Amino acid sequence: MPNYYQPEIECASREQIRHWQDERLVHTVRHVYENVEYYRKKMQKKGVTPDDIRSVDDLCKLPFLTKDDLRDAYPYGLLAKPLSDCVRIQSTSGTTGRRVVAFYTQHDIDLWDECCARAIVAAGGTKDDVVHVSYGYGLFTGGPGLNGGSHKVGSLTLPMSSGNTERQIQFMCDLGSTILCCTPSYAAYLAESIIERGLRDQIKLKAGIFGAEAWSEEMRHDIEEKLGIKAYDIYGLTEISGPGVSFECAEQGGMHINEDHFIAEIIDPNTGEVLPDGEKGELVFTSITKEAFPLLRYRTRDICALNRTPCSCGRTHVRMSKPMGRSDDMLIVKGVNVFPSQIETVLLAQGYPANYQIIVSRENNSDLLEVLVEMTPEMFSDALSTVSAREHDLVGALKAMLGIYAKVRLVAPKTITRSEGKAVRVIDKRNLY
Ligand code: DLL
Repeated sequence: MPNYYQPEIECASREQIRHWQDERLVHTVRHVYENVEYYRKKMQKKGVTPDDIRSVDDLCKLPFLTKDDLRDAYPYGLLAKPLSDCVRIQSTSGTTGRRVVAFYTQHDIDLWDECCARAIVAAGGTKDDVVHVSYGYGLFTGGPGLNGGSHKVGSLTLPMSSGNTERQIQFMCDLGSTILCCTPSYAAYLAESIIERGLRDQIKLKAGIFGAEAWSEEMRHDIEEKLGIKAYDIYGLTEISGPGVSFECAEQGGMHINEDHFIAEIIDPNTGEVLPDGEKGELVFTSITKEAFPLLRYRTRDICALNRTPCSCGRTHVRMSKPMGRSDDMLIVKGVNVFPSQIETVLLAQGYPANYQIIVSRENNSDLLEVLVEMTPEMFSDALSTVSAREHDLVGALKAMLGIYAKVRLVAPKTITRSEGKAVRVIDKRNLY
């Protein structure tokens, strides 16, 4: 029996959804045009005014918005409400220069929580469940989003945050957690740790809601089998609110996008041309109910496809495939957004040549980031102890830039293979997509 949190919305007719989208888009465009100078200028540059936008059919007239716009406008440039109406910020995991800050009014938080509540109920959650939230709390949206959703459902919420595996497992056993929310890699690690401790019989988990990073069907089966649960995918991004932009139902055949709040388009990442349903391209979102930080045609850089065929769960909202890659070079390592250019910046600042390689692998279900860096001939002639000290310094500098540990290996000059075309800077051995 399918479970819905808001059946009248989740199973609304396509006509009704289209009606909401038309009405809300017109309102949002006017709202940003009147309140955000950055948008007004961008629209004026493209020769569009709010009067040109009468329905979703006119969406393609609006300019795209990218992460660079968000950085240009940092911190308040895209704020569409007075700061005194905002009650929260969240931020992406990037570092200083790359940070994106999103603002929320109480109304924005309520709607975001509802989106997460839909995901929890779709995974079988009710007020009788114990929802164990092991996503990070703080600036990251994972913890706060699923926490808010669980409150809306009325479940007992365990705000565990990430880490401290021992304590996670203890609470899981003692309090009878039934739904686990965390990244899929942490779920896999928890599963192994539970089995290693012989506690598999003592846990009562029935479902997991896993997202924030790419994970394969093989990984899903592995986690499902080890924990004896059904594993549901959930997708979202800070800029558009956080988790719950889309979520999987029991059919596990793609994630339903909450179309009463977000309009999805798929574009060719090179030309910006809108592609027909079913074709693979870059996912673009327009948020149509947000007050403080509404984004029009935001390019997510996630590559995926949309599926509008009816889903047997009864939900009528379009489904997106799992992301199949990115149209930029961003890596997600241990849930943190990492750009190769950040690593390069650190290396150059420390006097290294721009010959380096970034290797990402997964060991024991945990991501490992390794940076191979060529030394200059002068550095190479230094004593071994000096080389070790240099490695140590680089680890510190990279940690300060990225926020996560990267293993550093200094290698002899000219040992990193030179490429004849584009340099192959990143080797991702994780087979994520
Ligand atoms: O990862 C929000 C989130 C938290 C989603 C908890 C799901 C669960 P950001 O840190 O801004 O936000 O990272 C957003 O993560 O553009 C995708 O590239 C990737 N991503 C998010 N969910 C998935 C998923 C959160 N289910 C970026 N599968 C997005 C694959 C995902 N990639």
